[in-house]
Amino acid sequence: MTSPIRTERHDDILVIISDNPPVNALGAAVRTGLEGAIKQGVADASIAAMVIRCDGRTFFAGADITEFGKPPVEPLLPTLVDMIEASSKPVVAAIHGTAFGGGCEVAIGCHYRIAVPSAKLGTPEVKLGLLPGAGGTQRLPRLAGVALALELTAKGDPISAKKALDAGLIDRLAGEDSLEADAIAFANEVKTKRPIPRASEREVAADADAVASFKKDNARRFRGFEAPAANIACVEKATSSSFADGIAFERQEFMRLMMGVQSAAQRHIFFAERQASKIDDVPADIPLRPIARVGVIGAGTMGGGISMNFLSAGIPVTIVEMQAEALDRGTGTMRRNYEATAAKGRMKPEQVEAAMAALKPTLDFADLAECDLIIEAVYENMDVKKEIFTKLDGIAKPGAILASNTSYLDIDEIAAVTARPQDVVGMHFFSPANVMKLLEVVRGEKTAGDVLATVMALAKKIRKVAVVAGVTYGFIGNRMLMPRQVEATKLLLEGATPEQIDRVHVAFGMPMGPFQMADLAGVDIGWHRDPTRIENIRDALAAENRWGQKTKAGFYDYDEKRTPSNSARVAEIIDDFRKREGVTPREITEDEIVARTLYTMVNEGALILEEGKAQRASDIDVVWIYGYGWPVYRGGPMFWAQSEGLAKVVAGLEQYGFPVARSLKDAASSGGRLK
Ligand code: 3H9
Repeated sequence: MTSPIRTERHDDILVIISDNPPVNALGAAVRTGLEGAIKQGVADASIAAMVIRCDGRTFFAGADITEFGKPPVEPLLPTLVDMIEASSKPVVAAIHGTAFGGGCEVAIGCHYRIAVPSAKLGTPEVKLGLLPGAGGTQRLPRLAGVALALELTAKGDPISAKKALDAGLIDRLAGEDSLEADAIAFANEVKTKRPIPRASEREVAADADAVASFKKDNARRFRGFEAPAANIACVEKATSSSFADGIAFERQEFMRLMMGVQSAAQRHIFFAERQASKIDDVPADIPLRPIARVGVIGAGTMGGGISMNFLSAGIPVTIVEMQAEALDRGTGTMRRNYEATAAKGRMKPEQVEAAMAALKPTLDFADLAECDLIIEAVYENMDVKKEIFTKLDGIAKPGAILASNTSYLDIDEIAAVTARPQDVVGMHFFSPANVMKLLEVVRGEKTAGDVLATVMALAKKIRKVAVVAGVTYGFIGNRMLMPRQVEATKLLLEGATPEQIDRVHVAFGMPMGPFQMADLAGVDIGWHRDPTRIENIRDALAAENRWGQKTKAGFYDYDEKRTPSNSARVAEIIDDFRKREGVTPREITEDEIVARTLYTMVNEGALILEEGKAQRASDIDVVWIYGYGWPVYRGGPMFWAQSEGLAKVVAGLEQYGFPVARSLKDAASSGGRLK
């Protein structure tokens, strides 16, 4: 096999080049090649300095994650980085794209760094439940100080080349198109300079204040995660120990995290997210339909949020409403949202103006004729949707994609009113649509492959994580939410309190429990609006105007600042209901709450797979992580069930009398996996 590493001589400078698409991951062949090339450079008396650079779209984007969990192959990355640093001749890293993880560690193992202005540096290992384990936690603070090292390692967000320059992480910027030449010139400048600067030989002072405020500021973000604390501990170690001791500690912590379930879960999600974009029976190279302008029907909360996604990505939007007032209100809200983002410094004022200028508000439905994709975002009513799609069929240009943002309704029934069901697809955005990452792309029976592929590609462009779902009530996410809601409400009747159930869910890692979520979304959602018809606890609450946060009362009471407190009135309502139903409340255990509100979701997920409504179990995990805040360190419901033990999940379901999905039972008894 040919090596991904080659060398080129430029007089006495040896340029070492990696070509390992797609992201120059530091797999075994790359490491072996680099080791050989460095040895060659050191041994060759006619070489004075070396440059390491990469072909393709990026500098090394990290260790090769696909090697994790397999037997290690020499040379290991930490050894390689040490070897580069120990070189008796200066080594310059020439960086473009993303120098991430092990790639960043290779760069800071080099003696000098030069980067193009568009490059980014970062150590995102924490997002995989890990830490930079090739000396990163020890070299970063020595080069850039404790505060930035904490930001980089424990949060995992990248920084720009400019910021890296200001922080001393890189030495200079190259021209955007002249990286190699500039790096060779740099190497010529430093080739005789001695001593050679080595990060490991520097010292860094402890900064207890920086550590304390960093922990305090990020306590919420880190809740439940193991890796941030390990990253912080390693950075602190760099300030209190020798480099060798720090490295030993880093190694030990890295291995501990690597063996743990959280990292396994987070690595699973990394690949699951990328896998989700692939459609099993549609060729990856199918020609896509061009989308130059998007139409959105409805300027309400959903329609506005959906439009913002496209405008932010530079795609013009035509937004249609029935009434001028609703149109003005909708566009006004969009502008305010953008301005709020700009006020936080996350957008420039001119970007706000550019986005709003690309929006064409109109009351004339016929204006949609110019759009390549039209998304209907009106309220959930089949008749209304059918009427809109009938109208659209008469107006839209041939080949335009017609999408519905329905969260429950049958896409096939909607498509059937048109003469072009192959062009109809579901695009289920999650509220707030300009923020939430998930997009369920609903594939109708007749949806064409290129329509599906176009929408999946577009999703990436607007920075969504898209998952293909089949036509089924509630698609993947909301269908799985249903058994959870039903069981949570039944548990109240049987003796649990809303606080108890929510506490179990929050301790599990969810951002909120089912009743906190009901209060946020509105207890009155889906309510029949007849206060005399009280069939369940929700009806009783709704009848008393306890509609949730918006009426300052729901399953909880709320003060002016929307701070919740337990409600004596809700306890009474629940108690009345128990009496009415002749139920004597009993003690409900945490295990029962888990089995009835979480195992039931897994069971529903297994049914969805059996029915072919999701392509793969990992897609379901992606839906729950990005659409509902399932804790990423538990890897989504299907991964979690696997790590809980499928036999335990099946036993829990059977104990409480649920019919268990066949595939779940089979996988549990054969020791297999849900696929
Ligand atoms: C590490 O470095 C540990 C060390 O500290 C210690 C070791 C001892 N490995 O994201 P994309 C694949 S941990 C293997 O769609 P983009 C990816 O699966 C690592 N494969 O592209 C996909 O495959 P496919 C720390 C990888 O342009 C393809 O490349 N580094 C790796 O949107 C394209 O990826 C990270 O965590 C990898 N490291 O974004 C960085 N990375 O085509 C992880 C990607 O078959 N990577 N692939 O689906 C990223 O953040 C993004 O990939 C990147 C490019 C921003 C680089």
